[in-house]
Amino acid sequence: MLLNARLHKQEKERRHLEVSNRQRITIHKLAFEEVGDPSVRDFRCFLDGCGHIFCRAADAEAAKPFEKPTIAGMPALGAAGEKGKVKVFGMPPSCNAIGPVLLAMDAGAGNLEMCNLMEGEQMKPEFLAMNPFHHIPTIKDGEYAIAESNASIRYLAMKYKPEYYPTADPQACGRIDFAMESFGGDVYPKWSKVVYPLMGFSGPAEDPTKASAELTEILETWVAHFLKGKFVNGDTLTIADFKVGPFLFALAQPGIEAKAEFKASDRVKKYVEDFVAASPACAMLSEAGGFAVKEYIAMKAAA
Ligand SMILES: N[C@@H](CCC(=O)N[C@@H](CS)C(=O)NCC(=O)O)C(=O)O
Repeated sequence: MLLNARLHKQEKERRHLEVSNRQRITIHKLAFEEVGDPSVRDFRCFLDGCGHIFCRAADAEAAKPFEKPTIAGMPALGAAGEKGKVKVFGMPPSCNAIGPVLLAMDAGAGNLEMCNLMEGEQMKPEFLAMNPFHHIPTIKDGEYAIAESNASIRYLAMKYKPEYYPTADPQACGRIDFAMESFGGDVYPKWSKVVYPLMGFSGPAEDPTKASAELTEILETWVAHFLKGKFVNGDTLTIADFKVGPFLFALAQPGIEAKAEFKASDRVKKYVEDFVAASPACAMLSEAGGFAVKEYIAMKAAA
């Protein structure tokens, strides 16, 4: 792995590596823990949505460390809400992670606990003890820890905001689950090929024009089926909005149209506007000390 890592640095290019969990830990160790070897410490490791790891030489300037910003009307990010003790381990630019963070904030149940993937924090033993699959989001409520965005969102709602997932109405929950699961299974793989290359979380798509056309087609199908009201499945917020809202928010960013060849439809843009207006927590999609989805895409699009 060391040889591979050095090769990447010399070539100054990204390359995908299919690696086992053990190798991931090794590469993170090489990249971040070998004190006194700057050629290794200068690497950044990235993982894409499919769990592939790739490395590239660090940019000349080290990334600014994440600082928890304060958003008007919200508790400082990372601070517990009134009810809240839930820690949602994630990073603001991760659309998988930020949905549960927004829901925890909206419900006053808890807040973001930064888990910086660029620094390999998801590979630390204390994180792996919560989630051996080393993904964000991972949530911790007291001694109880679970992961996976959909599972986390359901748990948070059932415990802290039951009106967003009304378990007394199985048909409503079925529709919510259908929207969330089909987004994850059908839309997300196409979304990843358009958005992650720009964000720097995956290598370039083989054919960006095709990737964009495929996302447009599947998203049109999803939108036609689920966005019949103001929000997903109707006119009131549910957990499905916290699941898909961040992904659609990302697609509506000007940098995506300018640099990723994807144009969000007017319906998607209106949905994003309504979702952001519906919960003050959504401010975190726009402001998080340079790490918010909006800030991150704008920064990458300008690079
Ligand atoms: N199916 C998972 C996907 C989560 C995921 O892909 N997380 C990525 C960041 S967006 C991650 O944690 N990558 C780091 C790793 O796998 O080590 C979910 O919905 O929560």
